[in-house]
Formats: sequence, structure tokens, C-alpha cells
Amino acid sequence: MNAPVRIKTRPSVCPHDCPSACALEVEVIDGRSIGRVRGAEDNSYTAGVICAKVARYAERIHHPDRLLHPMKRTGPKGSGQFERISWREALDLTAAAMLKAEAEFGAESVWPYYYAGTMGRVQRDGINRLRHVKKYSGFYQTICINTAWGGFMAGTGKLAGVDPREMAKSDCVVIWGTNAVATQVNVMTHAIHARKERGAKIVAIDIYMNDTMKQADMALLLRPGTDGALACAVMHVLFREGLADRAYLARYTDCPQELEAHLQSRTPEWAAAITGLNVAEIEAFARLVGTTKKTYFRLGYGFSRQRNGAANMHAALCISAVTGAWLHEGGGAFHNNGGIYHLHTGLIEGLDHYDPKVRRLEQAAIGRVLTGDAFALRNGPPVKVLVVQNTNPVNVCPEQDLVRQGFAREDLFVAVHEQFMTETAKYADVLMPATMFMEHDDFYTGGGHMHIMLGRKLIDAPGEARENHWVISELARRLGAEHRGFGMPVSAIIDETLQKSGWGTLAELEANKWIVCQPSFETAHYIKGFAYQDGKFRFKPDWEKVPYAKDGMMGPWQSMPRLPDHWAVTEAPDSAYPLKLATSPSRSFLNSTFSETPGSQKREGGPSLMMHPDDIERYGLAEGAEALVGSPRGETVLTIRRFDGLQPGVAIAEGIHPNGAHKGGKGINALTDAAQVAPFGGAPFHDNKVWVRAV
Ligand SMILES: Nc1nc2c(c(=O)[nH]1)N[C@H]1C(S)=C(S)[C@@H](COP(=O)(O)OP(=O)(O)OC[C@H]3O[C@@H](n4cnc5c(=O)[nH]c(N)nc54)[C@H](O)[C@@H]3O)O[C@H]1N2
Ligand SMILES: Nc1nc2c(c(=O)[nH]1)N[C@H]1C(S)=C(S)[C@@H](COP(=O)(O)OP(=O)(O)OC[C@H]3O[C@@H](n4cnc5c(=O)[nH]c(N)nc54)[C@H](O)[C@@H]3O)O[C@H]1N2
Ligand code: SF4
Ligand SMILES: [Mo]
Repeated sequence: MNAPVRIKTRPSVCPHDCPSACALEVEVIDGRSIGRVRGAEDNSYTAGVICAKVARYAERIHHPDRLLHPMKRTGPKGSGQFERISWREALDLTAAAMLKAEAEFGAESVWPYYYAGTMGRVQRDGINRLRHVKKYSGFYQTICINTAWGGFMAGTGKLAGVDPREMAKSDCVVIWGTNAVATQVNVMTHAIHARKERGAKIVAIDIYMNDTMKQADMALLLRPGTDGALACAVMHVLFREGLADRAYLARYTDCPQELEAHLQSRTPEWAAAITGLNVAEIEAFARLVGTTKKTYFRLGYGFSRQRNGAANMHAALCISAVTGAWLHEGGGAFHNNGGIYHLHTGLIEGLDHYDPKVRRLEQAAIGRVLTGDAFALRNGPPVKVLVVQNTNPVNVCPEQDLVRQGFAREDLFVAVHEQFMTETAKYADVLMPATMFMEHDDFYTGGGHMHIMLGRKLIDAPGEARENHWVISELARRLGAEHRGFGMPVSAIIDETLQKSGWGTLAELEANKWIVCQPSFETAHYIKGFAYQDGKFRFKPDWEKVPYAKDGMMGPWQSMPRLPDHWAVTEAPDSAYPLKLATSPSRSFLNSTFSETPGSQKREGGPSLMMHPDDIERYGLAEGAEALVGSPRGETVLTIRRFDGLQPGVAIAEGIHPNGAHKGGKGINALTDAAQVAPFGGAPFHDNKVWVRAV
């Protein structure tokens, strides 16, 4: 009789770009394959729960379409026609193109282009070491976080808030502008715990009845880009009805009297006209948070992807300072914990070679950069070489028509290091196969929680797939770029980074699986004062003094309102473009990742547009029929779906489906804009005026 195969379970970390950064338990079947993936029960934030797409990770890591060998392009740009070459040839060709561009156009003509396909700190950010040593064009990350982080830090002075596990001790959890059921499932774990154990109320604030709104006790369905008006009216009611904590305001905030006077005219009636909510809803919400001291405001990214997004994030955050919720366990606000880890990333990123004079190009404006827009290029040389890791810009970046035009340039050399034949990979001149997280070492910090975590290599990579760090080190060697970080084992980089940052050693991390970095109650609740020098929360931030401002001011920041307000700069519908479109994430894709896995494809179906029945009728459309959708940027084709869980005049397209899944081959980001959102940049993905026509 054969002995039963013993499947080992090993710890890991989900590397995808998700605030949950879940601690995983992976069934390792043999040196090459995995079985089921579960959430770690013993991690206090993950608490045994992960999303469905990662639970079935075997279908992604063992996918038959994984890239296995380096290749070079044989057909026209974007055709996806390649022939197999050796690693040596792939790296030689790439390095030669980089050296040639540098010689002819200067080092800034090379643009290392990366993002958070893996959130591993070594494999994600190591490309910056090459950039700094060689003085290639810098990379200003504007696709995701700027508006939300900047808006939150404007109030607190720091990117950190109340322990996310404390949600379980709240009496009211306000889930604002994040579809947590889909995008960060653990928020729901802790919020629902509070509901079960303490009868806590869950409030959700969104622009359509998504899966999170459906679970809420109070669902506030407002018009896109109007959260600032809602926040002002809520604070108006709090002052009017004696629900503001005046002692807290006096001790902890910068200008409470000025705020109160300013809010006099921001009545619920005023906000109702702007938001489309009714006065009773606004007052009920204000009274709930005003009388429930243990209210936890969980502020998401979604509502900041508007042209007034940073201002709205700040306005929503201000409510917690008016009620004084921060003083109470289970009360206060949270967006992201990036500020608690204080990692010394000098070795990883080569910061000893940092040169502030080198230009930095905006990630989200890649279409403009590659098509020669002088402002986007900061009046510098053209970009002649792109080296892409961990991102899929041809699919995920705004102004897709420009992006594709840029990638199609015959004089642009593109090297892509990828796991799959993505839409960006198809445009590569040299395409290199990448490992997945269980095939390499790295460490992770959780944006939505408080752990530093270790993810070890658990299995061998298929074919010739190689990790990011190896590829960057091999390029560095060929380019004559010198830094001790190149060629160092990843584990040694992790160990040194942890020690320098005061978090112990790699051996300790390995023994404990994660480090709990949660600051004390006093620190997380800002009991001794907020992070500005005077300890005061800012109702009236000086945007140029927000810590984020060091990276430069962007967009029409000088006309931002000084105090929380409705800043009417979103793209207003008009007769030519009568509807507002948001491009909200879908549950089974993660940005463009997982669009290759059968389980996710089955659940998401094809690209569609959710529209109010009245609008379907008004524009002569039909359920299930294809329609052409256009914005000032471009056009795409979507299938119409009836949906009455949104306000008339608003439409939602969920998920970033592959461009090729849309009839005509243009993806959803043909509609979106790379406009700079004030004051720190960022793309207004959910702020588009559009028309819809039957085809
Ligand atoms: N399943 C899944 N998970 C993901 C992702 C994914 O694509 N799919 N993406 C990952 C990434 S990179 C990120 S940054 C996070 C983002 O996750 P979230 O913080 O959840 O942000 P979004 O998903 O952009 O939007 C959340 C919600 O905001 C709504 N919204 C849009 N405009 C407004 C507005 O003006 N006001 C209000 N109140 N709501 C508005 C959207 O309709 C959406 O329902 O999720 C991560 N997790
Ligand atoms: N319409 C619309 N567009 C959006 C958004 C939206 O809400 N609406 N959201 C925006 C947001 S918030 C974000 S963050 C961006 C994200 O957009 P991207 O940064 O492009 O993220 P993904 O689409 O997940 O693509 C990550 C890629 O990295 C690859 N990858 C993963 N791990 C590794 C690795 O270890 N090595 C290498 N070499 N490659 C790896 C994956 O295979 C995948 O193709 O999209 C933005 N685009
Ligand atoms: S919820 Fe987010 S972090 Fe957790 S497993 Fe899913 S994608 Fe990964
Ligand atoms: Mo993101």
C-alpha cells in the first residue's frame, strides 16, 4: 500500500496590490506545485479570511499561459508575435538599447516603469536602485494613492490611524468610498464582528449599490464627487445640535470657530441639492455619528478618484475631529498605515545615489509622455526606452488611445518583465518571464493593517521565469551600474533593511512569521496631539506644508477651498456628454490581474455598463445590447445592464477587462483622463462625463 501523500502547509503573504495584504497558509504539494490557499487563522488582521480569487491561486500560478522563456518581437508592435531567445540575448538586447539611448539622448531618455503588481518591498522597489545609480528618469506614482493619502495627511499630518482591528470594538463603522466586500475583504470581517458582538451599525457611502452597500444598515447613495458637501452638512448638524465635542475641538484642532462659522451656510438642504441625498438621510447620519462616540471612519480610495478627491478625503476625515471620536477605543479614523513602518529603504532603492535634479515623469500620464507632450516630458528629452515590471499600463492607464499610440512608436524600445502575455507584454520588443510570489523571497508591509510579513520561496518557478531582483542585477552588470545591492541575495537585503529600521533580524521575522508594528493606543489615537508640530488637527490645511507636498504641487491646487467644502471642479455633464461614469473595481479581477484566470472570467462575464432604467429608456438603449460609450478622451464598447441601485445620470463600468474583451479592442481606460488632481497629482478614474449610443 502506498503511504498517503503528506501535504505540507507553509506561510506566505498575498503580494497583490490590496490593502488587506493577507497572511496566507499555502498547501505545498511538492517542489513545483501548490494546492489550496487559506487565510492564516493566527494573524489577527487576516483572521482566516481571504478573497476567492487568491483562495484558488493554483489556477493562476499553474496557468498554462504563464510566460516561460525570454522572447523577442518578430511581428509588428502590439501583434504579440515573438520568437524564443536566451536570457543572455534578452538582457544583452535590453542593455544595448538602454546604453544607446543614454549615449544619444541622455540618461533621462530611459524610463524604468513599474508599479505594485507585487507589493514585495525588494522585488517591487529594487528597480529604483538602477534608476538612481544611472540617473534615469524618475517615476512619480500618480495612479492610485496621491489623492487619498494627501487628503488624509492634510488633516492628521501623518499617514496612520486607529488600529484597524479596533473596528471590532466600534459601535458604528462608516465605510466611506471603498467597496470593501470586493477590494479589501478583511474590513468586513472586523466590521461584521462589531455588528454581531455589539450591535454596531454599519454605514456605507457610495455612488452605487455595490456589495458593500447591500450589507450596510445605512446606505448613503450620493452623486459622484459630492462627498465634501455631505461631510460639510454633517458637521453643520453636529454644531447646530450640540453634538460637536467642543472641549476636544479646543484642545486638538486648529480653527474650530472659523470652521463653525464657515459651515453655517452648508446646511443639509444645501447638501441635498448637491449630493442627491435627502435632508432626512443626512440628518440621520449626522445624529448617528454625533451620538455614537465609538464611530470608526474607514475611508477608502474610491471616493478620492475624482477631480476634487483630495479635498473630499480631507472633508470626510474632518467629521471625526468634530465629534472627538478619536478619544475612544473603537473610534477615530483610518485610511492607510504607511506611516507606521519607518523602513530604511536606502539599500533597496539606492537612495545614496538619489539626485533631485533628475526629472520625474508622471506614471498616469504615460500616454502624454510617450507621445511627446512637452509638459509631460518636463521639457526634457523624449523617452526612448521603457523597462516595465509589475504593471500593465496599456490596459490600466488613462487616455488609452495615447498610451497605445506611444507604445506603437517604432523608435521606442520596450522591455517587459511579466508573468503573462498582457496587453503591455504584447507591445514588448523584449519580453522576459517573471516569477510569482511563491517562487521568490520577499517581505511585505500591510497598508490596511500593522504587520511586516515574510513570504519565502516555496516552489520552483516554471520554465525559465526569473525574479525581478535578478533581472535588475543582470541589467546593472551590463550597464556598468555599481551598487552593492545588485547581486546581493534577497534575504540579505531583507535582513539588513529590517535591522536598519529597528525591526530585528530576518531570522526573528522568519521565526515569528510577522512583526506587529501597531503603535500604542495613545499614538494611534493621537491622544498627545496630531502629527503636526503644534499637535493640532488641520481643518484649514496649508497644502504646501502637508508632508506629501515634498513631492511637488500639482493640478489647480491654488484654487482649492481652504476649509472643507464642496469644490465643484469635477467633470460636469453637459448636453454633449450627459452622464457621469465611474470605472469601479470588480470583485474577481484585481486591476488587470486575474483577468487571465477561468474562475474570475466566469464570474465577471464581459465588460458592461450599469445604467438606471430611466436612462436606458431616455437614450434609446436596451438591456443586453452593445452600446458605444464616449468621453472627451475616446470611445469603447460596453454591454448595457439595467441597474436601479444608482442615481439617474450616473453609470458604472465595473472592472478593468482586457482591452481585447471590448468589441473594437479599446478598453475602459480609453474614456478616462490623466488630468492632474490637485494638490499632489493622481488620476480621476471615477470622474468622467460620457455619452452612450446604441450600435
Ligand atoms: N477585487 C478587487 N480588489 C482590489 C482591486 C480591484 O481592482 N479588484 N484593486 C486594488 C487597488 S489597486 C486598490 S487602490 C484598492 C481600491 O479599493 P477601494 O478603496 O475600494 O477604491 P475603489 O475600488 O476605487 O472604489 C471604491 C468605491 O468608491 C466608489 N466611488 C467612486 N466615486 C465615488 C465618490 O465620488 N464618492 C463615493 N462615496 N464613492 C465613490 C466606487 O463606485 C467604488 O464602489 O482595491 C484593491 N483591491
Ligand atoms: N478604469 C480604471 N483603471 C484603473 C483603476 C480603476 O479603478 N479604474 N485603478 C487604478 C489603480 S488604483 C491601480 S493601483 C492601477 C494598477 O494597475 P497595475 O499596476 O497595472 O496592476 P495590475 O493590473 O494588477 O498589473 C500588475 C501586473 O504585474 C504583474 N506582476 C505581478 N507580480 C509580478 C512580479 O513579481 N514581477 C513582475 N515582473 N511582474 C509581476 C502581473 O502579472 C500583472 O500583469 O490601475 C489603475 N487603473
Ligand atoms: S483580500 Fe486582497 S490581500 Fe487578501 S488574498 Fe485577496 S487580494 Fe490578497
Ligand atoms: Mo490602486
